[in-house]
Amino acid sequence: MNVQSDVAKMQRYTMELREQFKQNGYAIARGLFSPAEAAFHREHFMQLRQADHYASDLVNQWDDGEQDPLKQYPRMFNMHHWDDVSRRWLLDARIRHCMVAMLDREPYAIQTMLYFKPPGARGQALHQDQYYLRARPGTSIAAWMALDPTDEANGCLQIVPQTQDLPLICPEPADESESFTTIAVPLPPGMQPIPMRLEAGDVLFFNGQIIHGSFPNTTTDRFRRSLVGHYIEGHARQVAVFDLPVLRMDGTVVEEMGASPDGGECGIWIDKDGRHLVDVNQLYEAAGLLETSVLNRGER
Ligand SMILES: O=C(O)CCC(=O)C(=O)O
Repeated sequence: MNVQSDVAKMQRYTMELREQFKQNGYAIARGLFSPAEAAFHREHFMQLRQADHYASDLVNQWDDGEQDPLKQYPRMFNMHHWDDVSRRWLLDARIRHCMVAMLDREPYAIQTMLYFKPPGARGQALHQDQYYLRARPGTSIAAWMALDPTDEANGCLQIVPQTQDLPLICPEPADESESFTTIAVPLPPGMQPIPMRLEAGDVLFFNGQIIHGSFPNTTTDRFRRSLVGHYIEGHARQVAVFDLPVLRMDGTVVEEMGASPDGGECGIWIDKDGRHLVDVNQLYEAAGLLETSVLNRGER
């Protein structure tokens, strides 16, 4: 093994990631986890899903369609509170290493989620994570790991370029035939999301302001599973109350973290000399977990 060339390769990989992130507010760490690690996590969460329902499962309370595939595969939430595999992944040294390079500071870990997105499942309408997570000061950052190859057909994540520095945009009602969440960030004419095509084990990092979401899984035979960690920058002093406790990447609890106030300011798109700008003049009520509700049958 040539240690020097391995170190040089790793440095180049990290530098490229950092440049992508600084420029675009998102960056793809290709192959950060191996296909075998992705397969391990896939199996692990499928077993957990098939074994039981959990009190923190999140299902859409407006879903009354008996055929909805998400009923059988609801999104898991904050598994790291009770599952060691999830906790180890959330605090993984590779994720920390990438984030320190991109943020120039330590991240704190706040949340885990597992999207199963089986064939036929709806997606999640365009949104900004900071609307929910309310990190103050600063914003959040997501590490979104593909557990299956993702593309347009199975409802890959979609990102709207050049939205990483926007304030929060006031959301509108989502099309619930396409989205299991009920709010959507509107886009001005000409702005559109681009698909993030990933292989299993790739990790997509994106900041909490960036507008993103996903469309339905239109395949009949391919899941689009993903494991997501949400983090905040280490200078944050407040976060949404449901994200407490906040963890350092060594697993210790950040005691000095407070709960951020509900809601805040959001803006609407305006056209200024042909440029799309955001006029921040509205107030929103925090949606938080109102978007989803705890599964109400046989829960523990
Ligand atoms: O995976 C998806 O479809 C949506 C994920 C997402 O929006 C997020 O993790 O913030």
